Amino acid sequence: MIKTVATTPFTDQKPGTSGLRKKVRIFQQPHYAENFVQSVFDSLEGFEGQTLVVGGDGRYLNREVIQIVLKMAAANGFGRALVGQGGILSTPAASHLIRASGAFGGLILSASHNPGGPDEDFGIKYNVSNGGPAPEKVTDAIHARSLSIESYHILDAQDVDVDTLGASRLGDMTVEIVDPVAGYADLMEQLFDFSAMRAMIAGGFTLSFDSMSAVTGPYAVEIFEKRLGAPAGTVRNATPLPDFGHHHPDPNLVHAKTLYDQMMAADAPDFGAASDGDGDRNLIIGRHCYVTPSDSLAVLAANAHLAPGYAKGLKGIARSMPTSGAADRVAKKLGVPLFETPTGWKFFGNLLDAGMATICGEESAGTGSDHVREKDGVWAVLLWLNILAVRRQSVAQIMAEHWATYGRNYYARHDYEAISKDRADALMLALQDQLTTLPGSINSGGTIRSADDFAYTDPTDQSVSRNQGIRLLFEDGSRIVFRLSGTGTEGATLRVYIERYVDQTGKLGLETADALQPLVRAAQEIADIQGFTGMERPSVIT
Ligand code: VG1
Ligand code: CO
Repeated sequence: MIKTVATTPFTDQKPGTSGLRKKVRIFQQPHYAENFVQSVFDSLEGFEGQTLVVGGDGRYLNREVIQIVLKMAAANGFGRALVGQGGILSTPAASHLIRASGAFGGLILSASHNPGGPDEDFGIKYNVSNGGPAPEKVTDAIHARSLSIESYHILDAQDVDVDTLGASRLGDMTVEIVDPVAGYADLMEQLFDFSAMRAMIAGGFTLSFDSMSAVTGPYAVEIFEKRLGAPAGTVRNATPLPDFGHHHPDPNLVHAKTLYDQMMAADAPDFGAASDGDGDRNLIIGRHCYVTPSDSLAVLAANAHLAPGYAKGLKGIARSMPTSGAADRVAKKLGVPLFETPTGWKFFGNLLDAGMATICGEESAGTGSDHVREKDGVWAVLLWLNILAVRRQSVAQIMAEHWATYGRNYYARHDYEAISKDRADALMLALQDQLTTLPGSINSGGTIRSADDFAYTDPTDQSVSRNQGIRLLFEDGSRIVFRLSGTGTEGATLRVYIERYVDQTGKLGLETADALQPLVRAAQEIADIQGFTGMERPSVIT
């Protein structure tokens, strides 16, 4: 029986960089999740009888919200729901499933790299039929609807058993519980040379993968251990846990420190990697050699043709604006276009659909390609392994050769977390006020050539996105970018992105912190970070 339940709007359901993310206790308020899901459905047209993909990263509240979504999808007229067994679907696997099944769209339940558990974060993100995150015009419509919603529709029915494979009925809708891993792993076998990688591993190449007790565990065990023959135990923290074992599932040098320490030790394996809560990020560390995500994007783009799926070459490369310019130099050499988009994967979808870009990446450890419409952690690891199997060099050798060819973009991101929102907004406003006076001025980082607030015009539909971050460009090509995070759930986080380019003839072997020090000081002074936030140093440096 379909129930129509009266409700009143919540005023805080505006999706951020990647879906709606809130504390679990916010989602636990009566009607909260239901309001958002109905706002999504009300913003869509033509899904009657169509397929909806549903799954999440296994975090706390995943199972409860899946039941709500299924009962509401049935009540709203979807014809079929595809659900990952156990409620599990990594974000890239969900994207693939949407595409492979011809689904109308999908709801991905995750707060990605944010911590999980009763006192931590939960999230819901809607993806459209190309498998990618809903573009801004859809998320804006969802938000607008959430502010005027008066009721939602839900089926009064028993919970669906999401642990047993197979089909069942929920009202007039079919629910199919599917293997979350197999189809995705098969896709990887089409893109990469599994026999070359198997031979490399059988020949003694060692690797270590940290799933951080998040969603990639089942994928990584199947692919690295079963299909590629790496020894059992290669994948650590391989069981998805509702609270990620109390860890923060963000694969950076702070939260993946165990892996980092292992990779810097005397007996380090050849290759180390980690992924995040929902499986779309990747951290790459070679033996005694950390690879920044921006450099990783550049190396993958420069060498992608070595993998069968990309043997024909790239149509173009896209990176988010704060990501370093390392990929730009690769694009130039390859003679393909380079697109600079705002932060967040939703801006890559149109370029991928239009065949204008093949590989995309972000400085936040996200890399992906046109095989799906999300960033993809396991994919990035496999492309690295495929390249290593062909080139038969260490990660450190590959990096050294890359910098000797293209020069090096020293790069770091400084995050100032848990600032009050008012202070963060005031800091950004003060920066806005300096945009006209900064060009031509000299500071410890050099002379500023130009300063602007980044705006993006999508080349496929001419839609414009403004206020995407303050950019300071220096005469020597160095760059400082300031923006506020759109994925946090408490206060504000200021991200400061710092980059300095040294060409092939310059010093390529500096410590990143030393190379960037004068620019870091300039950033702190120009934005008066300490004055606005009271913080002398960032909370996290990646
Ligand atoms: C961050 C990253 C951004 C990424 C987004 C989602 O956004 O900077 O590059 O796309 O997280 O990643 P923000 O607005 O906090 O800077 V995930 O893996 O959390 O979906
Ligand atoms: Co993620």
